[in-house]
Amino acid sequence: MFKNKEEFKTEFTKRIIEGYGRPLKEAHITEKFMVLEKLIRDQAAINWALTKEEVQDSQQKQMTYFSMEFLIGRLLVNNMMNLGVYDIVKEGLADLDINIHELEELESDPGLGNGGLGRLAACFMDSLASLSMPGHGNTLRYQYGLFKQKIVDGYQTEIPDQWMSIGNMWEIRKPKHAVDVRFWGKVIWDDSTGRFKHVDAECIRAVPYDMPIIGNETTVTNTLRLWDAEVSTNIPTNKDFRQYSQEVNEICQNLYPDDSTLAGRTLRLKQQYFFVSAGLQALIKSHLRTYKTLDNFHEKNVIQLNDTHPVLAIPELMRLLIDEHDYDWEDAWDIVSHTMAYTNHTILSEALEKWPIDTMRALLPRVYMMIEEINRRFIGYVKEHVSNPDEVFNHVLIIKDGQVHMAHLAIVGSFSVNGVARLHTDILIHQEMKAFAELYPTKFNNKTNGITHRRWLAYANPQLKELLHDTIGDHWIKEPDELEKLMAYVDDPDIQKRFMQVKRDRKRILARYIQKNNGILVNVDSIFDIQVKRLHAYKRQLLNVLHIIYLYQEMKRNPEFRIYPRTFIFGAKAAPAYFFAKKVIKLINSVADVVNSDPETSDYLKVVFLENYGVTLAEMIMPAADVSEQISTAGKEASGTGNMKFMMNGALTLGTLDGANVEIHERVGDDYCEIFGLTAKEVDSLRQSGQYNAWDYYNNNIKLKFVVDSLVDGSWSASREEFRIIFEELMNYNDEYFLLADFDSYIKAQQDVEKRYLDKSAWAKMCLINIAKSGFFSSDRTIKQYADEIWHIQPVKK
Ligand code: 26Q
Repeated sequence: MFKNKEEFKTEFTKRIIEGYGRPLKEAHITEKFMVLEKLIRDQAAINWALTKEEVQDSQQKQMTYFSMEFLIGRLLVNNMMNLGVYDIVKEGLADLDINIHELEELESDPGLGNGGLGRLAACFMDSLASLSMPGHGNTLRYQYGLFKQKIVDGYQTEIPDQWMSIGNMWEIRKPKHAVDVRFWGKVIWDDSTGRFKHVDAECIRAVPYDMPIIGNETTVTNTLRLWDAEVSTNIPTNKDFRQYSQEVNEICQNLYPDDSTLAGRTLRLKQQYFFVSAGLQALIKSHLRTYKTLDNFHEKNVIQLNDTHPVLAIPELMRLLIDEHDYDWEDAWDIVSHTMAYTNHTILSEALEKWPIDTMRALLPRVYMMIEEINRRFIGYVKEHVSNPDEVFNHVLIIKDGQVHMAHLAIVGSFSVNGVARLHTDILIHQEMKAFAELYPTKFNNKTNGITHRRWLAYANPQLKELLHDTIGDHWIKEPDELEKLMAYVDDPDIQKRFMQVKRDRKRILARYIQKNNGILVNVDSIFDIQVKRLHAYKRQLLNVLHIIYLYQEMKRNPEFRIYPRTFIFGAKAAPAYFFAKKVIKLINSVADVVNSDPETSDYLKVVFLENYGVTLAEMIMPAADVSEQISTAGKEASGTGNMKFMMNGALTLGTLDGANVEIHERVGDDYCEIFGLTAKEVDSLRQSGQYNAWDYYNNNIKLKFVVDSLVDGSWSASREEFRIIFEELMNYNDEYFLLADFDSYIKAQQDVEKRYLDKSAWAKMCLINIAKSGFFSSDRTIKQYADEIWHIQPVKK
């Protein structure tokens, strides 16, 4: 391949001619882009093949991350950087009169996930490869990712995300590794073989597409495998062909948006089984090639289940071992329950997956039998281990009230159950999953989330990277804990100034984007106060809006009331069927319209809603924030990872003691973050007491009353009905997420933020301390903990 600029230019030019039959100067820009991507992929393929060989030869254990979502973001620049060829390519292209940035912008951002859980999977892939660990991903090849968001008249509308419209150069189709996955049909007893047989099934062909995961400064290259559905050669004879091909096509068509509603989602169950069964079959085949037996499957493989979405892996591996590889129940169970590890990402009960028995039994008759047997034996286990089984059953049964409880199946079938931040794990152990934690005290453990500092600092914020280079060098890229060395500079006035300049540069980049996309002129010297994340009631974007309304009303009422200029920036997608969340988006945009165009306030207050928040936008937003809004109701946000990205780029966390905010606070201390609001314990007792009454807060706080009344008095919309449901949610449904209880405390925290910002030197110091302390939140640390404490995998020997 190419080793220097000249070789690159020769190879690139040659490929354009070979691929498109015309000289470089006549090639279209998309052709140049595709040739470059493919060239980089081929460059990676050498190491890719070597890694596979090394892992096989050394017979070491491997981890496979089963996840319905991988929000990988753009790969071209990231991969070139990890391969250490970015500068060669950039200069080579420049010689050929091609601006690399124009090619970069052509790459689509595959939206193969909803939010935090999907992005976490992608960060983990980056850290695994960069730590030279054998860890792969297993998922679906969605034709359309999460919808693209357009704001029309202030309302969210959705359009399909055609991420593959010019193809995906990173993937390689592997038809020889295709397997069949079987749905529907029935299970009969076959006397001749003495075993159960799944008959009249509908076979669907699962074809893998592999993408290389290229580590940083390592030759280790792992695999992200995406399964696509195709027509099987075992065509069912009793089925209408048109209906069959439609069933095939729809499996990988769409990613489900996180709407936490259960209605009519058999297709999602199909998706789950499809990629889980295919992934397991492929793992088994590959294992057998090397070891000729499955007895040691769990010694060479570990599977991490990303939430309950892939939990069918447990009964499916039982089925494969028993029905197709002749294992008896006990031996199969021993293998399965030593292979599977489960990560929980939520305690919101409405988000815990449950499937109606009838749906499951019809679609997956043999798998359902496995679940029934797992449940039956588990009941026996409970009876043996507790004195009050009937009481315990209430909290732990896998099959209950006509439904299969996937989280319960996950816990019973896994050797490890982890939460994603310390507070979250504590709540799992002591409240949500208490009965299980008592049954299996050693299974539960915490792995606080992390983010890859390579993408979220080195790649997204080259200006800050340069500052770090000039102060603490570059070793933090390998060892993120070394960011701590920045502590030696936090009082240095020159470095403080330089940091503020970096921040200003980044704010200017975002401001330009806002000007272009929203037509809003924002003041780069105002405080950039940012909340970007999925729109959910518990994340309380509404509390942020109530504060903005409060500021606006105060300014209008009292000419003496002045604030330091602020720009409030939001980015959030709402699930298409989540009516309340969509109304909050409309409210943000309506408030923005009024506030931004009011000459009395517009020098002080700007509100911006950025359309279509996703990985690529986040890369521009994170470096530009002064204030990071992490204001969920305490106890509700499992971890959060945006909070870590902001911190690493030098923003002040304004947050509740929720999720990983607790651990951010612990690391920087009270002086360098802004904590407010009820604690998880206080929220709990307030709810338990039954004493919480939203009207008390409303009646006892005249300013709050004005703010809430404005939702229905025509302040933000000609129609007083427009935001009625938000008012109702707060007042007549008694404010489920305690916004009113935290309102005062939030206002006061915001006043503190402003006070801090007035002292520029103290502010800069605070931001630098946040960066210095952010190394802990690198996913390298998280992955090392998973590797040591759960997976027991080692770096690939080279
Ligand atoms: C469920 C049923 C039907 C359709 C969709 C879903 C679904 C899809 C996605 C349910 C949940 C999700 C995603 C959840 C998620 O992103 N959780 C976040 O995970 C992060 C990584 O651990 C945490 O930091 C966040 O706190 C948590 O909210």
